[in-house]
Formats: sequence, C-alpha cells, structure tokens
Amino acid sequence: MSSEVEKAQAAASGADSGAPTIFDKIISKEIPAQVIYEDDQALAFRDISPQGPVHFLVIPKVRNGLTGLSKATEEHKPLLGHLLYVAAQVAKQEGLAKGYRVTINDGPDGSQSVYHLHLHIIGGRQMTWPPG
Ligand code: IU
Repeated sequence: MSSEVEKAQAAASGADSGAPTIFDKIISKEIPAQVIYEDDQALAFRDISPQGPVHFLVIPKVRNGLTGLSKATEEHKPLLGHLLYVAAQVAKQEGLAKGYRVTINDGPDGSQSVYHLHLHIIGGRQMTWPPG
C-alpha cells in the first residue's frame, strides 16, 4: 500500500469529529499558504505537494458539515456551484488555456486525506486516464 493511501485510510478515522482541519488554519492564516484567490465563500491556494506545474485547491471558507462531497445536502448546492465556478476562473487566471483536471477525492477509497471539502485543480501537463 502506498504511503498516500495509508495516510488517507488513517485520516478517515477522525473525519466527522468537527475538529479544525489544517485547512481551517490556512483560512484563519494561522498556517501560511500561497493564496491565489479569495472571496467571502471560497479560498484558493497552491497545493503544498504539487502534482503538476500548476496545482491549487479550492475550499469553502465555512465547512458547514462539508467534510467531503459525499456529505453534500440540498443546502450546499449554491456553494458547490460557486466552488466549481471559482475553480474555472482561477484556472483561467493561472493561464491553463489548454485544459486542466478538477478532482475531488472522497473518503478512504477516494484517497481523501483532509476532511474539509476541496477541489484539486491540476494543469500545465498532459493528464492521463485512468487515474491511479
Ligand atoms: P486529498 O484529496 O485530501 O488527498 O488532498 C489533500 C491535499 O492537501 C494534498 O494534495 C496535500 O498536498 C494538500 N495539503 C496542502 O496543500 N497543505 C497542507 O498543509 C496539507 C495538505 I497537511
């Protein structure tokens, strides 16, 4: 099992505790991050371990139960739309005119390691399919 998968499996155990995540600390500026976009609902920052020339995350500023996509309810629909729109706008800002990949890892099988909903936007190289 890869270390990435092991990390994801371990992270799942504390998933619904409601405890602040590392991303809450990035939002509150307790932990520094390279923020590239911010509005009242969303924050985009560069991934600390980039999987391509461009790799940023888009997260909701208020988690409101959204530890992952599978926890989405009717009330989250406008926010989910906003996050996707922000992803597209920031991808444009980052110059990803030839395309990019948007990924949401959910739960242990999805290799999610941080339980605060986030969209990965990766670009600047040719993507392949299927993902690992
Ligand atoms: P995942 O989908 O939950 O596996 O992704 C979490 C991402 O958060 C992963 O790509 C990490 O590199 C990234 N990240 C980060 O950008 N800054 C941090 O302080 C931590 C994780 I911890």
